[in-house]
Amino acid sequence: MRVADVLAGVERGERRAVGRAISMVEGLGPEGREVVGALHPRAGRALRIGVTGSPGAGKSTLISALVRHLRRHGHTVAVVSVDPTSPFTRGAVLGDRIRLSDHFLDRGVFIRSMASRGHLGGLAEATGDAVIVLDAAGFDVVLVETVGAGQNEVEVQSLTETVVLVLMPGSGDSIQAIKAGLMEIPDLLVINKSDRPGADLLRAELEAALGLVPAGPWTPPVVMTQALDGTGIPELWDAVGEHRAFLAGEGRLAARSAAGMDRQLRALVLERLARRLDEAADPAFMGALVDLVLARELDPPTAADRLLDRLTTAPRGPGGRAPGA
Ligand SMILES: Nc1nc2c(ncn2[C@@H]2O[C@H](COP(=O)(O)OP(=O)(O)OP(=O)(O)O)[C@@H](O)[C@H]2O)c(=O)[nH]1
Ligand SMILES: [Mg+2]
Repeated sequence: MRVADVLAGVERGERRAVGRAISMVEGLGPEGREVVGALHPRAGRALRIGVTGSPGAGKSTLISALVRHLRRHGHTVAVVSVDPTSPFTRGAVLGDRIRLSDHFLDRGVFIRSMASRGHLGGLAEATGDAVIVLDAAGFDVVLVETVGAGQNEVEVQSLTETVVLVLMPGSGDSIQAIKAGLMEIPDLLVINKSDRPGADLLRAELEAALGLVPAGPWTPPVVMTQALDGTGIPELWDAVGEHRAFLAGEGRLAARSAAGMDRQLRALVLERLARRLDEAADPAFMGALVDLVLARELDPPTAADRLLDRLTTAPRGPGGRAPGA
């Protein structure tokens, strides 16, 4: 499939073309750049929602229930599930596929797991580009699932305007959430698995913790859900709507989008620098550089300067001279 055909297919909302377009942007090559360049001007209409939380909190199950709810109300939905760098999460990805599989025959639903890029990096860029593709393809709602905040290279709050943090009882989640400063990130708090003991206690703890945060114009509501049977999903969707109504006031949505794009651009540059560092820090150069430092011929900050120089200029030997010089 040529890029032109892919773009035409995406415009018509064809799922096969959408899938191809995402594979192209995942490659981070010239084809992907052409796709994003053409589609970015056409994106910007979708409601973008981030769903984050600790592993196993029920994010995928919750998304599946939300998809069902949205389809009943006639909305089309796309889901991007971000598998963090580790190849050990394969099982989780497989799990996501199974849980989300009841939507596979529905043409109004598109689900995609972003593959691990391993040492190649670039997950933030590929994910951001995939959101652009799905938005341009005309999906009403785009949901982005990521594991946890903080240690993740994909900052969901820079890609979406509403972030839902999913917690579950009996996992020390509230203490974790407070410790990690997560209370400042989410717009909505969900206590999933509220059928389990400890849900009311977690709610009380969260509300107490929220009381400690200086009152801003928006206090994240706490919604109780049971994703497996759909309990609380309409209430969750109502809460998303309230947050959107809040953002609609006083230019907040524009400010939020601008802050998100600022973060996103910084993340993209950091990712590229990390990739360049990987290329520049080849074993031969690094071995020689390390030897110089250990032999006390070079101090560590100066060695770091040499490495940094290599990112921006033509490769030089670790001693600072061009190879062969
Ligand atoms: N009891 C109960 N179990 C649930 C509920 N929601 C999800 N689960 C179960 O919790 C487990 C994890 O659910 P997932 O949806 O895969 O969780 P996740 O947060 O997407 O997990 P990762 O993507 O691996 O981080 C599964 O076995 C679900 O069936 C719920 O409301 N109640
Ligand atoms: Mg999941």
